[in-house]
Amino acid sequence: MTSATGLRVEAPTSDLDPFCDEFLTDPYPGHAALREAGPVVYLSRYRVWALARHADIDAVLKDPEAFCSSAGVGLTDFRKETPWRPPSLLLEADPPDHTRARSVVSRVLTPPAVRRLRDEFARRADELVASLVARGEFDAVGELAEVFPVAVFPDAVGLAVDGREHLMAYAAMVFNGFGPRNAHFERSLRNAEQVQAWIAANCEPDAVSPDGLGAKLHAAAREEGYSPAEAARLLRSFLSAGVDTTVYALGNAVACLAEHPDQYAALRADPSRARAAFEEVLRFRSPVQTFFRTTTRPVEVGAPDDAVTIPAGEKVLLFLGAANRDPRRWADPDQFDIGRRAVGHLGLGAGPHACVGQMMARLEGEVILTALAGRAAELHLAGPVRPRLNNTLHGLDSLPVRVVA
Ligand code: OVM
Repeated sequence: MTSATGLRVEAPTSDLDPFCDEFLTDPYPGHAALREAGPVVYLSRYRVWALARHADIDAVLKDPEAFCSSAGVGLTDFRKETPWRPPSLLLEADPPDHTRARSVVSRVLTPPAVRRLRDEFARRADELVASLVARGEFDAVGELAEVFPVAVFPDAVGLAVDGREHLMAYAAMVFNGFGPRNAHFERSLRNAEQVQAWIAANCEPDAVSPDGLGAKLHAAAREEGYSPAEAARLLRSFLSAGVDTTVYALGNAVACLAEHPDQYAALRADPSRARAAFEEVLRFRSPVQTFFRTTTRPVEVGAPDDAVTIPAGEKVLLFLGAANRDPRRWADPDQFDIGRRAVGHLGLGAGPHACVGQMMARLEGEVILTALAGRAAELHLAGPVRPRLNNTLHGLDSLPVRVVA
């Protein structure tokens, strides 16, 4: 392998397992080691190429021609193995197919459409937070982070009320499914048939209420020439990516604020900083930690003086959470600081596949943090914090907190 400057550069090899419990629990020491080892590290256990620097991951996300998504954005190479579910028309697609699907979804998740949800989301966030703050102690995951998105998002989509508990189970499968078939993936596949059947049934055009985003998506898809089955598959993306991601994000947000009292005080002093605080959470403790791409040709990664060539047809593992703490990009990256400009983080991706629901995610984060800052003078940890391990998502299973009204 020869770099642009004519130097022969080999990627270092590591036997690090980014899907073992130790790494999933605390990925940050592993991230630092990967970033420092070079622009690319070959992970021998999984035979994939790992990237952990901000500039390189940003460039890969913006180059779908060389780093494709249609071979899957998890460890499984769809060209060699059958995926565990039919591929997403949005996530697991490349231009021009992706461009077409994305335009349909974008027509539904427009800024005005999300703005119309604001008052209702804010009211329900304040109602939920008020009832929890009145109690003094509560579990910020089980009683807040896990309750709010599961209540407001399916209502906005227009999903049936019965069986919504399947949404969390399905998302656990989806996000574990981007990793290897380890104990986490296997655990989430228990009851898979029943869960997948509920998801499929509730993505059908006649299953969603006529005034919600689901019906709007079906209409936009039909207009674009998609079949009803394809439209249902597009709606499946909402149900896959719209709930668990925000559950993890809200849990991480409360955890960051409870662990950094000075930052909570700053938010309290000026609740209008809620949106910026949520953005810093996405950088500092990214709910979505990783995605893969697959090379379509031999391609160089890194700066000209240290570039490594990755061969064609290889899986490339992008550590978004590591990019978000890359000292080459951020001052004091390990400092949680709601006053910093966190924009440019890769917690919501970048390029053509950047999170299409990001305005809705930010709205949910903003209204919850605004409500909390408005109602709780103090926020403290009140018991053992338990991680919820997932091959892609980083967050908590339990976060006992004590608040002072
Ligand atoms: C999808 C999908 C599933 C999981 C995540 C995601 C973060 C999309 O089915 O399209 O985006």
